[in-house]
Amino acid sequence: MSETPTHPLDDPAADPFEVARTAAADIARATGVERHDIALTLGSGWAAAADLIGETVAEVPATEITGFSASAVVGHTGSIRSILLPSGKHALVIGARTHYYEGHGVRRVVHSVRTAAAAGATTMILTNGAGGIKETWKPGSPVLISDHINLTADSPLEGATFIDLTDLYSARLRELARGIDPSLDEGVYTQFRGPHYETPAEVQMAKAMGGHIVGMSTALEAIAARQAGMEILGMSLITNLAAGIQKEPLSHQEVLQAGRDAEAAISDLLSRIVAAL
Ligand code: 8IG
Repeated sequence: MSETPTHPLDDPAADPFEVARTAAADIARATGVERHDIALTLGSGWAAAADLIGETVAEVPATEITGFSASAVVGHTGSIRSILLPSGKHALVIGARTHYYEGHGVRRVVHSVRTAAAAGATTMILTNGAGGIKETWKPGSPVLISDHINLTADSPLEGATFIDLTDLYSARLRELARGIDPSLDEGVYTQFRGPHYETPAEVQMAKAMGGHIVGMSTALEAIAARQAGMEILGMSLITNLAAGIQKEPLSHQEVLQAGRDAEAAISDLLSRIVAAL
């Protein structure tokens, strides 16, 4: 006798897109909003944007939505919000991210993105807290993601699903963001598995490969968003310079503090970007 899977995406026979459609129906029922136009995943330091972009219509604990799990990371809120934007569009704010390093598999990592697409979203804004490789970046600076290097050796795509990733991070949306803040720099996001931070040698490897940002989340999510046909904006809050670039050792507490210090400014920036979409 086989055991009953405790999570709908842990059953290898489950269709992850069907699970996402079920989750989208849960969201429509729980929020009373049938379709969402834009989705945002708010990572470390970005959570306050949810209060600025519009009027919260409903907030639901992520655990009440099919396929979502409680966040494993302190500083991640674990809720899903429906927000009415001044434009009349509906935004879905995902405050619950499943990281690859949690070890639940890539289907669970990208479930929120697939759910957002199933809920109708055609724009996906992915934000995160990350380490910076460019020495000129100061902790607390937001940067645009221009491209990525996926060092997880994994993919949300299953089988012979060949998908083009040219201009994965929309040039149009990056231009739009720079119209709001011309000082925004951009860089290549390098996703490591984590949860350990990199060694200084790994940071030098990432730099030699063309990376500028090191993180543990966004690349896999962006691939799933592209598969779903969404237009993607990626932004990182540089909470720390990457290991060896900064002289001091990295501490999660300092990362969280840098996020808190920058939160008001970057949330204001993000809300102005959303208003311009
Ligand atoms: I916040 O320096 C944050 N997340 N991989 N490296 C990686 N992820 C991060 C870092 C960092 N800082």
